[in-house]
Amino acid sequence: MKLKSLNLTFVSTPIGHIGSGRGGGVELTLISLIRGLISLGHKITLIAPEKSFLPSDCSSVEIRHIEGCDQSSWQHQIHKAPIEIPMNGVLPRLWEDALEIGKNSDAILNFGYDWLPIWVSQFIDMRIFHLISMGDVSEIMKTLIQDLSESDPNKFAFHTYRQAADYDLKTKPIVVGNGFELNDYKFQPNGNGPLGWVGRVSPEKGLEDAVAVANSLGEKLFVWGFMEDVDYASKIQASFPEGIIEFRGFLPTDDLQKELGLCRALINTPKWNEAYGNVVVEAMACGVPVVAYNRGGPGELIKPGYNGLLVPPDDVSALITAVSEVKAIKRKDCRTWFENTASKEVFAKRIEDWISQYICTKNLKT
Ligand code: HBI
Repeated sequence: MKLKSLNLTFVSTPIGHIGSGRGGGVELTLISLIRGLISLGHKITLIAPEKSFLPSDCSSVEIRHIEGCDQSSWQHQIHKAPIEIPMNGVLPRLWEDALEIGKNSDAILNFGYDWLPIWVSQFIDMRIFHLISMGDVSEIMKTLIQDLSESDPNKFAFHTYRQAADYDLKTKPIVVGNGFELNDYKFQPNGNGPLGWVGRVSPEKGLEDAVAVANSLGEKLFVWGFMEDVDYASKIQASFPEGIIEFRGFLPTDDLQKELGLCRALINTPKWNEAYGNVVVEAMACGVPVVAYNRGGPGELIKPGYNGLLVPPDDVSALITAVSEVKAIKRKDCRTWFENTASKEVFAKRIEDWISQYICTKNLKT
């Protein structure tokens, strides 16, 4: 049955505007989904913090810019932190607008990992879906997601099974993976380049371990990503010889993939239960195999010997050994895995199935 075109409202993360890089992987997910769902014929309205912008091929999307100050990031709070809503916070305003606009849409999709929208959705007779972007970083969020998914499991989707395993779910989780624009990434066959690392420069990403690998091999490590924690970065630089790290900054996707594609391997060192691992997939998209800790999403996405290698979490010497073995992996296989598993088309279809199944079953019941 061909699904009618849906009129969808997307509500972005309250952590920085889209295009700033501060929203981490959520920005990439949101833009891929917009592109994928537009190409499936759906209409999207985006509600996002002021200054947010989208790529030119998303010009059919109405962006509703909302003023206000960021929600503090869960990554910088202790596990038992209470919910804080800052004065003039953007989060309540995003949802004030969403509950108004959402009245005329078939569904609202929430990209923020925040208590307010998830909590309020249980009382609202609208189709509000939550794409959960992180593993267990907060006790109060974990409890809320577990409780509400017990009563309405189809409202929640996760990127990987490993991420979903952080939550004590009573039913099999809805896992939707992630999606990328195939044409944004160019396959590069040369496997003799440097070692690379990509990610927000922040303690949960474990950059220090990747630097230790490069240092033990007497090589430079190329680092791309948003410099979120300058003290953390300076401490790493101070604990290794001068020049071991070359920070390349947070680059737009086109520039990133050009440089990343030159690497012989990406080293991925998550210290937390990374929900998915966008950077792992972006590397594979360019033909770069990934050597990673067997932790979180990367541990699920990497097929050892095919698109990368997995080592026990936090085992730096095993990383060093794996880096010497990575040349056995065919770079073309990394690209093939990417095309078959993580294209924006495949991802958008999974999201369309998730939302439309709910809409169809609910209509049957009403
Ligand atoms: N913190 N409060 C809050 N809300 C978010 O949506 C959020 C966050 N921290 C990190 C983050 N989102 C994203 O960078 C990750 O979900 C990828």
